[in-house]
Amino acid sequence: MKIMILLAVAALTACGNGITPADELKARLAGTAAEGKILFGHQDALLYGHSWRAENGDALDRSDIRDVCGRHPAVLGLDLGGIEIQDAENLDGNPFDMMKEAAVRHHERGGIVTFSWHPRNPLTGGDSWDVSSAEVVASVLEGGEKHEMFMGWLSACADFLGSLKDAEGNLIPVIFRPWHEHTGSWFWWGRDLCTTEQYVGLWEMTYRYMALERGLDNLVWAYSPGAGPDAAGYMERYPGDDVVDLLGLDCYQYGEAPQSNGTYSAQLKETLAFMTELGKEHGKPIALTETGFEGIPYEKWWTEVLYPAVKDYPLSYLLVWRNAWNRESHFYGPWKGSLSEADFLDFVALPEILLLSE
Ligand code: BMA
Repeated sequence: MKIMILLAVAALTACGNGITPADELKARLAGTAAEGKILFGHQDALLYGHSWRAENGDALDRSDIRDVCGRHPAVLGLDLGGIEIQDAENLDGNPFDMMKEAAVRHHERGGIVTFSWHPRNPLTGGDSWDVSSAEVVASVLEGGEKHEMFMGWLSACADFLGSLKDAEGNLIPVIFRPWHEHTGSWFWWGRDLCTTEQYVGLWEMTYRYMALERGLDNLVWAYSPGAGPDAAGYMERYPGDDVVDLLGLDCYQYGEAPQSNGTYSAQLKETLAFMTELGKEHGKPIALTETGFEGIPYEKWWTEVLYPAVKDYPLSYLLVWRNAWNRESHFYGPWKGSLSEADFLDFVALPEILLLSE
């Protein structure tokens, strides 16, 4: 008996030692979904909102969501675009040092941080949306003319992600969501711009470098196709269970309201239904990694459109896109005085929807 207890303690200790920050976050995401809860997220929430912007030195305790309901979103989305060329600010004007501070504070307040990445086009010098050449992915893979330069880009990105540490000096776990919406063809890594083999090669090279060579054990790797494809299309360029931790989806509502409500919700339900099955099959949590309706022109969008479309699926989180501080109608979350504010309060009062406690 004594030996068995000793063995059990040894096994637990060994296991305890092997648990990475990423493992903890993965378990939290899976646990949230298993409890039937959905963490609510907002892109750039602590950096700015509709018509305001945080300044250097601020406590980063304001968000449009908190202005509206008194609590911050549970998930903070941030974008790394610009880190590859070591810019001081990302593509939307957020200083990287402020983003780092926001990420750490959000983590310390009990929240989850997710990073997307809209890097520049390594071949043409344009941005992520420059699809003028179908040679870009090929050029960064091993043997390609931009390979070495691109490895420098990955290195700069890894430096930043590896600098996200709490007060004790421990790496904070974050969701890393590179090469997203690749089922469409609006980014240089999109479907018509490379072959399946090249896309998977790009993913594997990124994973190998960051997770294995650089040893970043704080990254939860999210795969997030855009909406549109069926299950086969969704999985067409899936890089594999060993290099993906979370199955995501980017799905937006476009058009007039209320006419487009049904199209959006049907597409969402159809996709989340097969993602639920894929999640079970592959043992991965699922998430709605980007969503929203620009300008939220429908007063009851939260409770009448979004919630009914997601409530039957085990989403670990959903994230709405940013509320630009300098563009009147480029917002996807509510702000004080916006049309859907009251409905958002009803939405977050639902027991399934999780925010931070303050
Ligand atoms: C898009 C828009 C752009 C922004 C980009 C990356 O959807 O919000 O203004 O630059 O995301 O954040």
